[in-house]
Amino acid sequence: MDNKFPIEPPVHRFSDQMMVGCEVVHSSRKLNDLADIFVDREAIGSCDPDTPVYEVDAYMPVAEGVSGGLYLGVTRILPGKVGREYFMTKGHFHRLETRPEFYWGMQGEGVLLTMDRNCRVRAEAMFAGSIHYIAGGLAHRVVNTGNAQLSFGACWPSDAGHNYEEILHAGFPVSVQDRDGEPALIEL
Ligand code: M6P
Ligand code: ZN
Repeated sequence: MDNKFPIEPPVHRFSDQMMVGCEVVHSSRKLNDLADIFVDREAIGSCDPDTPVYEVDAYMPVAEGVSGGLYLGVTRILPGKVGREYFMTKGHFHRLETRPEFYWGMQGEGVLLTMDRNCRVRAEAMFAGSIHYIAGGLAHRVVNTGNAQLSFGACWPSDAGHNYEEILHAGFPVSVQDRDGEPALIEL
């Protein structure tokens, strides 16, 4: 008998911390793209600028800027440090201040830093299974404090946009650094 309503395979899936499926957009950042965010200027100068730091896979089913859609991403941050500061994402505010985002830990260990407009910072532990709601108006950055890859999922509105400029000009007032083998929040 013909099955009129066959069960289709999903269009997308996670496999080995990657997103697999049609129209997945891949991007990556190397130290060269992130040089300004690390505090130790001497250490960054002695690092190979081609060193990979993190990769992002994203499924963006509607055009950027369109209201009402959702994007899904997975970010993989390699283990590593610049001086004593751990590898991390560039970090951003959303262009539309009211737009929130979910992050969730998938693998590895790290810290989610958020910062409000008054530079008040909050740090949350990230691990496989951790869930993080990032309210609109908060800048967000993820730091890999472990010895292995940290991967995390993200879901954000298609009209949120990325505002990197403010992070570059008035960055996070804290840095997550290795102190005797343990991650510590250092005030800048
Ligand atoms: C998550 C999402 C993306 C973001 C990526 C890397 O997957 O928040 O929107 O681009 O992390 O973070 P950033 O853009 O700060 O480098
Ligand atoms: Zn975001």
